[in-house]
Amino acid sequence: MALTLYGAILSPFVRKVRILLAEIGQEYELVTVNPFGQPDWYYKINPLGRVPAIQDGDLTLADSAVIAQYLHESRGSSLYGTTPEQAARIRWLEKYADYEVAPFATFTVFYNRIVRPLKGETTDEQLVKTALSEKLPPLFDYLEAQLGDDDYLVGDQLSMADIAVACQLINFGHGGETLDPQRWPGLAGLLDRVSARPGIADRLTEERELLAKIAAHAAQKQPS
Ligand SMILES: N[C@@H](CCC(=O)N[C@@H](CS)C(=O)NCC(=O)O)C(=O)O
Repeated sequence: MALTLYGAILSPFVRKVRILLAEIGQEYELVTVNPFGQPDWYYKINPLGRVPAIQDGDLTLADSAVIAQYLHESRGSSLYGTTPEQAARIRWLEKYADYEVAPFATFTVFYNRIVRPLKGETTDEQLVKTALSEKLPPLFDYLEAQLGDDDYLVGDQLSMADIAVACQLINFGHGGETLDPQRWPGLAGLLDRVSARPGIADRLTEERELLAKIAAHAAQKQPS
């Protein structure tokens, strides 16, 4: 039975799952669920209302890391390394991206710059400024140090750690910010490397098209 993915394509957590699905060559149907106006039926799939969630036969699951682990275990992938030590480090860095970087890159920068204008709300540039000047730099420094001179965070090959980090950096970029390539050359390279993978590049084009539509729509909502 086909797999169904519920979510919105600009969510970094939905993107994580889409990238994994592309990497393992698993077909799926995407059902768009707006995380800021979920339909009632969606709460039966994810009681928290957040995206992403999946339906695989009788199984429904929420949370990108839980979904990624399930897909890795049920379909097989090379995205969690080759040893228990690598798998543990990958999960740590995935969690770091999802729970430490996301509050600032996605829920502050992206949310204020893209989602709030779309909802007709005023943005809080002070919050964005604090995220950019105080909160994100130490988080990026840590990831840069983890990367060292390597192309990938763990085990010299693409893993969920790279995907989770890149997904946050993509939302940071969607929010109008660019990672300073002088200060974080490794992370900037990682973002380019992940973004260029065949299963991802097309999705990013689709995302940028949606962003352009959102910008046009948000401009109409601004008082003239
Ligand atoms: N830890 C969750 C985070 C999911 C999440 O927060 N998604 C956001 C969209 S980017 C959402 O659904 N927000 C709506 C809400 O919290 O009600 C995951 O990895 O799936």
